[in-house]
Amino acid sequence: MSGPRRGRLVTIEGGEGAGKTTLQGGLERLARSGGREVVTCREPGGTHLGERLREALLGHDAEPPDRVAELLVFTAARAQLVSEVVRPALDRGAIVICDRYIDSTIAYQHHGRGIARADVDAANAVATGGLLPDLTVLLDLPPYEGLRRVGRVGDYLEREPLDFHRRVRAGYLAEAEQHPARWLVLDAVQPPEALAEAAWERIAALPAA
Ligand code: T5A
Repeated sequence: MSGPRRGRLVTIEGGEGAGKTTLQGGLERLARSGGREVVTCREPGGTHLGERLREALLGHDAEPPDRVAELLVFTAARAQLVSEVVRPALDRGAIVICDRYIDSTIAYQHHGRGIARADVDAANAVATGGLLPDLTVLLDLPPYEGLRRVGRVGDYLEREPLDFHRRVRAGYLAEAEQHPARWLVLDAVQPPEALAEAAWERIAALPAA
């Protein structure tokens, strides 16, 4: 279960090419200028095991996996990241900014793939020990625009039909609507600087640890 912590966990979510990595960089600069320890990470990845799992799943020669295997690989990488990186950083009082987290699994594996919500929630809970973000920033963008930004023939997920990406987007928006206290939804067509400032305003307003 989630215990008391001194730091803050901020996650960034959205579809392909929505600008998550760019926003993470902007937030990192803003947080560091305020003198806080900042730890950034990405999913899947962020640990030796996680990066190997990422390569196995999303490497260019990787075949689309069974959907349950896909769920379990994403959450296995998450378990390693939480225990090795995220919890220790939160215990030190750092701001952890993670590019994708539990809500990617809810959006892609539940809303996108159709895996039962209870199974996705169970896998997320086991992987994280119930550790929820303090704030989740959703970069909302029409899928065709995000895929155009990415501009590459990418991994098997990027090659999913547009309908899949539309379900992912709708799923994210539904999650955000249900839990407005944890979510900040930003229109990702805005310039990167405006997005970073809007997200930073919410992070700075999080209750003190
Ligand atoms: N996945 C992941 C699951 O299915 N379940 C899970 O549980 C998890 C954790 C990860 C894949 O795995 C899936 C989801 C994904 O399909 P990934 O390679 O990490 O794959 O892919 P993305 O997370 O989509 O990362 P990308 O790098 O493709 O996109 P970003 O990070 O959203 O976008 P970014 O910042 O790299 O920007 C893309 C381009 O747009 C420009 C940038 O300069 C860049 O060229 N850009 C902007 N242009 C205009 N305006 C802005 N505001 C812009 N911001 C960035």
